[in-house]
Order: sequence, then structure tokens, then C-alpha cells
Amino acid sequence: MLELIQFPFSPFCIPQRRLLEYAGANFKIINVPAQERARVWKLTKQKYYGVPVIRDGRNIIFDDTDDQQLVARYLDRKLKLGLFPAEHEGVQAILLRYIENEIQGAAFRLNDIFYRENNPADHQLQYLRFKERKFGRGCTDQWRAQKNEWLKKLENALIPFEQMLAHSEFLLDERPRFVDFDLFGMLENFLFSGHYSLPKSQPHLRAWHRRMKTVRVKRS
Ligand SMILES: N[C@@H](CCC(=O)N[C@@H](CS)C(=O)NCC(=O)O)C(=O)O
Repeated sequence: MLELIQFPFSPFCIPQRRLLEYAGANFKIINVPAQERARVWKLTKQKYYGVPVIRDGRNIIFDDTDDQQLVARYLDRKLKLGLFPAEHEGVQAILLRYIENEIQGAAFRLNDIFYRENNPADHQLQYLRFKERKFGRGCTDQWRAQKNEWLKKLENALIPFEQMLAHSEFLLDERPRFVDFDLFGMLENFLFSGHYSLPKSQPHLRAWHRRMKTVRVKRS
């Protein structure tokens, strides 16, 4: 059975989780604390401490690149999902960069404002420390103070997707490709705290988001 090592609100783990569900795959979720990765380090034989990691029998798969999507490509090949068709390769590469920078940058900050609610009490200190070491002291307070600006940034960054989804069921055509799963992951991370909803001004995006929650692969 496949194992997905993750934490529940990770913007990079949610796409893999949703695509495993989409595929109807038999898989098991193993949660690790967001700020503590001893288990991942051991599993990868001290090669990687990030998540997601997939264990498939003796194979341990992780993506230690910024843009290669090694985990998604492995699952795509194994489960035959057609998420990376050659004709969309270039446009997906460009869109993924945008999704994982512009969208993710706003989404995780808006969610991390609520890090106390998202993490158990005994994880909060290390979570905050891990954020402040990367983004500077007081970063979560700063994001809280700038919440409306980050919300506006996110809404603006989502406009191109709203425009695309006015013309097709999924971002690139009539079935989900990896960009759909990736954007879905970033938005689920944004929505995780339960304090937000997707912009009312973006009805096509909202309808797509509902579809992405339950869509299952159609095998011909
Ligand atoms: N390119 C990787 C990126 C994964 C990633 O950035 N994961 C975050 C969690 S959302 C992580 O574990 N970062 C390292 C850390 O938190 O120390 C992938 O797509 O799997």
C-alpha cells in the first residue's frame, strides 16, 4: 500500500493527497508535525526533511527540487492519471511557478496568522520559531496586521484562473491536470483555518474548487 507522509495543512502535500483520492488509490496517511521531521529524515536516509514523501514498498519518493514535481510525476506514472500530457508541458511549467510563488506566498501567510489554532499547544512554540527563523521576528504578527492587503493580493493573483475557468471545467481542458491539483492545494491551505472563503467576485473559481474536492478519474 502507498504511504503519504504529510501534515494536514501543507500546501505541497494536499495536491498529492487529493490526487491519490482522485485516482481511487489504496493509500495510508502518516502525519508528522509541521515543524519536526525526524521521521522523514530517517525514512529518506538523511537525504531530505521536507514533505510530502511517498513510500511505495521499498521506493521512497520525494521532490528535492523547486520545480520538477517528482512526487506528482511518480504517482502520475504509477496510477496512469494523464496529469502531465506532453502538449501541456510548457504551459504547466509556467503556471506551476506562478501557483507555487504568487498564490502560495499569500495563501500560507494568511493561514499562518492562525498558527495557534492550526497546531496543538505543544507544537506552537517550535512552529513559531521555525517561521520566525525564516521570515524574521514577529512575522506572523506582521501578516495579521496586513491581513487585508494579503487577501487583496491573493484575490488579484487568482484573476487569471477565474478567467480561464470561465471557458473550461478545469484549468487547461475538460479534465484535471497537475496544475488543477497544485492550485487546489494552495487554496485548501489558505482555507484550512476556517476563517476565509474564496472571493465572491470569482464564481467560476468557486465552482471549480467544489468540483476539485470530489472529482474522480474516469477510466476509459
Ligand atoms: N518541491 C517540494 C516542496 C515541498 C515543500 O516545500 N514542503 C514544505 C512543507 S509545505 C517543507 O516541508 N519544507 C521544508 C521545511 O518545512 O523545513 C515538493 O513539491 O514536494
